[in-house]
Parts: sequence; C-alpha cells; structure tokens
Amino acid sequence: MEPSSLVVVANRLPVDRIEQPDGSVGWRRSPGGLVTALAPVMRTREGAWVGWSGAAGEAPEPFVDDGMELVPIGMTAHEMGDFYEGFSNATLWPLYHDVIVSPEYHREWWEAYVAINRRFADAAAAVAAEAATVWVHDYQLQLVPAMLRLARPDLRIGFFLHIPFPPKELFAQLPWRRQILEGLLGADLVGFQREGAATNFVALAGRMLGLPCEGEVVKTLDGRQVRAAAFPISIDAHALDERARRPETEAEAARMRYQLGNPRHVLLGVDRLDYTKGIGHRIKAFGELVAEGRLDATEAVFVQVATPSRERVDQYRILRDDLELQIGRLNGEHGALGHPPIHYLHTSYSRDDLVALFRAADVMVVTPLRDGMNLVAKEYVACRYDDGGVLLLSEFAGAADELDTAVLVNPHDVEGLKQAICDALDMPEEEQRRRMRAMREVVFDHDVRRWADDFLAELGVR
Ligand code: ADQ
Repeated sequence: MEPSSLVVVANRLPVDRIEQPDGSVGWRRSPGGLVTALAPVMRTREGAWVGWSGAAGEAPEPFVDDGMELVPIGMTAHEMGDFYEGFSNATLWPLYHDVIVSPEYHREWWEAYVAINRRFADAAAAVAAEAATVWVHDYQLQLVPAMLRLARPDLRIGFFLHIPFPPKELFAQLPWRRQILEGLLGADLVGFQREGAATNFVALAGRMLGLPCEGEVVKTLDGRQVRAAAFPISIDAHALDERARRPETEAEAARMRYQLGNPRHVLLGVDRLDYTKGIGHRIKAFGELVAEGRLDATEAVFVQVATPSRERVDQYRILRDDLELQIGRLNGEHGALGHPPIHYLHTSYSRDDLVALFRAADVMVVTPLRDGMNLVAKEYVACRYDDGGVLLLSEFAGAADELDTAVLVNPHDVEGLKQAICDALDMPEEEQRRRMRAMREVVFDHDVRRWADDFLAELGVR
C-alpha cells in the first residue's frame, strides 16, 4: 500500500459488501453525502478511507475503488455487539441526544470501545504518509485523535462530530468523560454541527480537565492549541435539484399522488426509524387533527417512510412496536376503505424514489426531539425548484439555525404542532415561495462540497 496524504477515518467504509452469485465478495459504492463531498479531493490527493465493512468477520485486504484506497477494519460479532450496538448506540447515542431514552453504562462495552478505537487508529497510522492530514468522523471514534497523535505526532488531525454534543450536566454522567475529552483533544480541529456544541466542548475541557481556554481554543498540556468550531454539514444540492427537474421524476411524483387517491394535501415524513426523530409526536398531532375533524382524512394524507435502523438494539425494537401500534390504531379508528389517514412504509427508498416523494409532498414534517443537523430537511428544500411546498422543522434540529424561514416547531408542544400543521396546509402560495426561496439560497450557497472544503482548508488542505 502506498502511504496516503489524506486519510478519512469513519465507522463505515463508503462501500457495501455484496455476495456475488459465484459466492465471492464484491463491493458496491454506497451513496452518501460524505463520500460525494470527499471523492474529488480524495482522488487528487490519493486519499485513503479507513472503515468497517458493516459485517462481522475478519477484515478483507485493502483495495482501490474509484481512485480511493479503502482499508477495511474487521470486527467479530461479539465486538459489534459491545462496541457498535452497545457503547456507540446504547450509551453515547442516547446520552448525546438529551437522554431521550436512558443511556446504559457497561464497563465491558467501554473496553470494547477503547479496543476498536485503537484498531482504527493503528490502521490510520499505518496508511498515513509523513505529515499527512487525517480526518476522523463521529461519535464511534472519539478516542482515535489522541491515539493517533501519540503514535504519529507528525500528522494534522481533524475530528467532526455528526451528532449533537451534550450540555455539561448530561455529559457529566459518563463514567469515562475525561477519556472522551482527552481523546477528542488529540485533534488540531474539532468540528461540530452547531456553535453551541463547540462552546460546550471548550467549557468542558476547561472545567473537567482544568485546561486553559480562550474563545474557541483549548491549550493542551503538551503545548498544542486545539480549535473547536461549528461546520454545519450540508448536501449535494445541485445533484438533487437536477434529479428533481427530470420529467421522469415529475411523472413518478404524479403517479405517487394518484396512488394516494389524489388528495388535496400530502404530508410527508422520511426518517431512519429512531427515537430521536419525533415520529410518534408528529403522528399524534396529525391523528388528533383527524380525530377532531379539523382535517379530513380523504383530503389530507400523511406518508411516513421509516428506514429500518439498529434493529438489534432493544430500544429500537420497542420504538418500532410502539409506533406501529399507534399508526394501526389511528388508521383503524379514522380510516375508511381505501383511505387510511397514514401510509406507513418501513423500508429504504432509492434516491430517485425519495426525490419523487419530496416532489409529491406539499408539507414536509421534520420533528426531531434532537438532531445534529437533519439532512432530510435540506434535501426537501433542494428538490423544491418550483419554490413551492412548506417545511415544518423542529427547533431542536441543527438545520433550524440555517433554515430559519421554515415553520419552526417545538415537537413537545402538541397543540403548537397541530396549529403549525394547519398553518402549513393553509399557507398562501406567495408566502410559501418567499420562505422556500430563502431556504434554497442557504442550501445552494452552502452545499456539502463547501462544508468539506471549509473544514479541510482550516486543517491546511487546499
Ligand atoms: P441521520 O440521523 O441518519 O444522520 P439525516 O441527517 O436525516 O439523519 O440523514 C439521513 C439520510 O438518510 C438522508 O440523506 C436521507 O435522505 C436518507 N434516508 C432517510 N430515510 C430514508 C429512506 N427511507 N430511504 C432512503 N434514504 C433515506 C446523522 C445525524 C444527523 C446529521 C447526519 C449528517 O443524526 O443529525 O445530519 O448524520 O451529519
């Protein structure tokens, strides 16, 4: 393997492992904002990407895919359980999302987290060229920056957290809070989605580790300066806009509305099936409007697409059962033959179908209780080239900072949410266009390419 001057380290590789008909293993590029944004710079800089293949077992040999060197990390089924389902998704995920469900603290999960972080750090250290730049991603790998720093003091190291960073009162619960802070401080630059998160982090470094801080900068004991700042992530807006404008997309959107019975209003939710996304809150609000007769189920239809997610974690199984009970009950009580008020799809959609759905929806309902950014909100905006449609957006999504002409809601306030849905459905076209135009300006001006360029420029990569 040739050493690489730019190394990305993320939990997942940007490819999915597929079994070929002849039994051999192949790889298919998985579409995602991160890989789209980084592909050009990775190609010109002979980049490498270190990540897990998503399946249990030994790591396959590194290989080259579309000008990028891919370095798979292996994990046993037991390690997957402790590191990924356990510490990452049943400890850190709920703790960093306002403890919507209770985080579980288990010492053996923590030990697996340390061991797997070390595995990623070792692989990155082995592939990085002298004085290379390494960009580490997300909550699964918060110890990697310090581990790398120790092994390779010559590297420039950046870290980006895709999810929220908790306030100190919640972070303080974590038995390994010092180790996590020290892990992150191995980076030269720590990026967050929102400014408040960066401020939290600096304050915690000062308070818990007793390090001197000045504005956005923390001074470490080994004399380095670590900068913490906000880099709100975005999407490939132009690619979505182009897809949305295709005649076949419009035809598919019309077909979808027809299948729904050509209702006057289509409301849409698209999420990973996750308790942070507030799916139950929006269904409750919509259901009450139908039950009270303020909405007619033959005129207003709610489509909820929920991608299966983390199905081996208990809380996710409970969430699915609760949600399906809630939706089944509502449809049973208020639906008519051929007219269920809610169309619920527990499935993943292709990019083309998602764009057609965004085109078919009059109101996009995005109501997370806490969300780092929420790309779905930005994707809806990117697809509304006609400047029509209304985005209903939770104040608790990072996207609310930028998309401030959306109809902003507090998802915990059921009456407020109901009123916001009614306001959205009644919004005059001129007002829809004014709000949407402002949001489109933000999303197109600040796309995912710009996000990656800004972060890398700050790290010294041009
Ligand atoms: P997620 O929590 O996964 O991401 P989000 O930002 O909305 O949430 O991204 C989800 C992506 O999956 C979107 O691109 C969306 O189109 C796609 N998707 C969702 N449901 C789908 C379906 N049924 N079929 C096909 N595709 C579907 C985490 C953080 C976010 C942060 C992102 C990026 O939780 O806060 O915005 O990382 O940093």
